[in-house]
Amino acid sequence: MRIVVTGGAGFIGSNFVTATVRDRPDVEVTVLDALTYAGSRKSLSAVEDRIRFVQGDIANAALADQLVANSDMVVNFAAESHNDNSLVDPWPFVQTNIVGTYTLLQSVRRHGVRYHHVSTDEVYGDLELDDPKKFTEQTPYNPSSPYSSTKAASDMLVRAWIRSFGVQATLSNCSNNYGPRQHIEKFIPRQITNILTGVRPKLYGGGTNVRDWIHVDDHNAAVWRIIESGQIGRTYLIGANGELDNLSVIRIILELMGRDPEDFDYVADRVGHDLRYAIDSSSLSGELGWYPRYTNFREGLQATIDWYHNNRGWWENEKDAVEARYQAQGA
Ligand code: NAD
Ligand code: TDX
Repeated sequence: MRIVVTGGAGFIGSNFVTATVRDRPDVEVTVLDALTYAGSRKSLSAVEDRIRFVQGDIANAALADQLVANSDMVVNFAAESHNDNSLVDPWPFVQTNIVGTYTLLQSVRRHGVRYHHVSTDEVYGDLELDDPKKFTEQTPYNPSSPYSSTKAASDMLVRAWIRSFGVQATLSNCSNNYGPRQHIEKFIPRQITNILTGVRPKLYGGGTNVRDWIHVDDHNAAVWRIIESGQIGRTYLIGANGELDNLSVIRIILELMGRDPEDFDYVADRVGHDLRYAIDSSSLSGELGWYPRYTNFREGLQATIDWYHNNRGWWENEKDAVEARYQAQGA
């Protein structure tokens, strides 16, 4: 199988490419990535001699078309992915998440190539903290932020291209990922690298917001399961029953790193901050037999802390600039 992995130099994409090269010698991988601030060739260094890397934009129709024409499958991880950035400047989100997805869809349509769309549970909006409900494939879309609304729009394009043009596609909507090579602007790596550089961790608002954590390798194993056995036209929800409030997560990180669990700062809350995400992934488990392997969050988190500790060269140069941007926002 010849597969084009867009956004393959980002967090989830680079873990997907690394696992694919390791486990599936019959798969030929081409990465298409624009190398925005969030992408890095360093994230692919372990596999660079086993893949083809093309630097470029998914919204570049000629380039996308050329790569898609010579492939059997496109998995689209490319996106602008950070909510806080989308509140400062939404335009790159519209361009990459919507126009970029449109461009890929036109290419796979033209060449009859199979497509998998990687998306987020944030398209469903948020749940009340005390609501026993979780998101299912039937939950109505109700995105809150510029980021999640552009992801919702991209999902809608995929669904329309399936129905109107017979595009052979599947979609997945996953909860919050953690693991190695996540950009240090995101919650968990920001706090780990704060502690490693002597900065106090920063908690938005009261820290009661709940996220449903899943290890990135579990997400990617589910994506492969859907590629191989998913039903064309279907959406699958991916989650690992990992609900935790942010206050608990920050305290666990401090404790695992040998610090006082109260040694953090409360900072300004995110505008429009979604309260709670929770995924019901029973259809993925029931129909495709996928189950998460990382069921112990503290163990997965400890391995992630170790990764940031042992790979300072991957993130150190960017740390001051990321914190300066947050400081300007009061966060
Ligand atoms: P990331 O920001 O770490 O990586 C995104 C990658 O896409 C980067 O390598 C970047 O250079 C590349 N990219 C951005 N714009 C591009 C463009 N126009 N053309 C080509 N490449 C471009 O993001 P991530 O956390 O790895 O997320 C990957 C996907 O998974 C996204 O679609 C995101 O919405 C989705 N997702 C993420 C999470 C999460 O917790 N991180 C959860 C569910 C779904
Ligand atoms: O410093 C921080 N302090 C803090 O309390 C940061 C950066 C975040 N937070 C809070 C906000 C959220 O409630 O932590 C939670 C997680 O924040 P993010 O890591 O920014 O993730 P989130 O906004 O939940 O979105 C993530 O999961 C879904 C990914 O970034 C998205 O790409 C994905 O779609």
